[in-house]
Amino acid sequence: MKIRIIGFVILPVLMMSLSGCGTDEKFLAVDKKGKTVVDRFGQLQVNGTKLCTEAGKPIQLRGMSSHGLQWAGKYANEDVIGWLRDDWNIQVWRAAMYLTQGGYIENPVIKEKVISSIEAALKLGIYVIVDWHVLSDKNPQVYQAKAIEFFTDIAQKYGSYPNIIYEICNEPNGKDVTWSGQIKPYAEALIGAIRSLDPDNLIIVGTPNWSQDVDVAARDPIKGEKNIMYTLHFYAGTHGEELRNKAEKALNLGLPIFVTEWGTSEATGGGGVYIDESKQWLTFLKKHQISWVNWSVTNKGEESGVLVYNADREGKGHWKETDLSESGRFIRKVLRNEIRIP
Ligand code: DCB
Repeated sequence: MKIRIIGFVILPVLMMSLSGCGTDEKFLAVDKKGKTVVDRFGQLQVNGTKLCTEAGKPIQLRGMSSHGLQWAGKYANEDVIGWLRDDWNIQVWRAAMYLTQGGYIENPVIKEKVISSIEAALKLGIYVIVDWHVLSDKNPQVYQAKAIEFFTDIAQKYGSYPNIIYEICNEPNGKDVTWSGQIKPYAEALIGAIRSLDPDNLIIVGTPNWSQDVDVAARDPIKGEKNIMYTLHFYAGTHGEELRNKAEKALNLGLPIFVTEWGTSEATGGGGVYIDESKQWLTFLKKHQISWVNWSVTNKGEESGVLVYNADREGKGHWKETDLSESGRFIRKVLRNEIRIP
């Protein structure tokens, strides 16, 4: 009797979970019938705190971010993004366009890397986050006019495609850069400009303190607009329980959250790989169905990067196990549903 139970019940279940047959189809970039994630989910919408498909089903999207496109723009092409879709099972790609440090303000041709990201995502049927990567420039209002000009152009060209997600300010930071004083007014101006051209694609708003103070935004959210989400960013080696509590507070107040960037490392992008801490975060994100994008596709040799130093210098994809860093091997397995996140 005992042997029978093992044979007929436990073994098939075990085999199914190993071969991935048990994997929920909603986590696949391309399903068994060959339908892409955008084919299946269509026009995204926000209901309460949840990101939902066009049909109204709550989902959790997962994917990868580029590193700063001024340095790692060689990966913003169909070969690499296609490899990430087919081998890593990404459903979303984020094009991180810095403003300073050699970014768009100083070097506007960087925009071409955003365009090539979008074009690849359209062909591949995945979602693409267009990230206006506010960072060392701190206050998003500094380049507000440029931001409006940039997103107006993107919305005009691509706003009719459901693939597009606008991220209007990566990480506002600095003591004098507050939600009500700078970030919210900036966001309202950007939302106004984008919505006059694109009535429905997702717009994601950064939050104070490097996109950690989601609770502050939750007490004073943007009113009268649909399909708005708010960014939470974390680095597993630096941020833990305290930041998760903040996120939970924001969710309880009804704030829809999208983690457009997180790393397995410390907040510097280096300093080690924190696998256990990353798993705790992934469990939290799964429980709340919070979509996430991992930082980042780079070969510069920092621990958060998914490639080892100097791997794939031309941006061709088709990475071998030896091209991947410790973080890269871990994130790939998570995305491929080969590591069980409880
Ligand atoms: C964020 C930024 C992102 C940054 C990563 C890791 O910054 F959105 O651009 O990426 O998190 O720090 C890093 C790259 C490095 C690069 C550096 C400067 O990985 O290769 O040299 O940007 O461009 C954060 C996040 C959190 C905090 C601070 C920063 N924090 N920050 O909690 O204090 O100062 O960049």
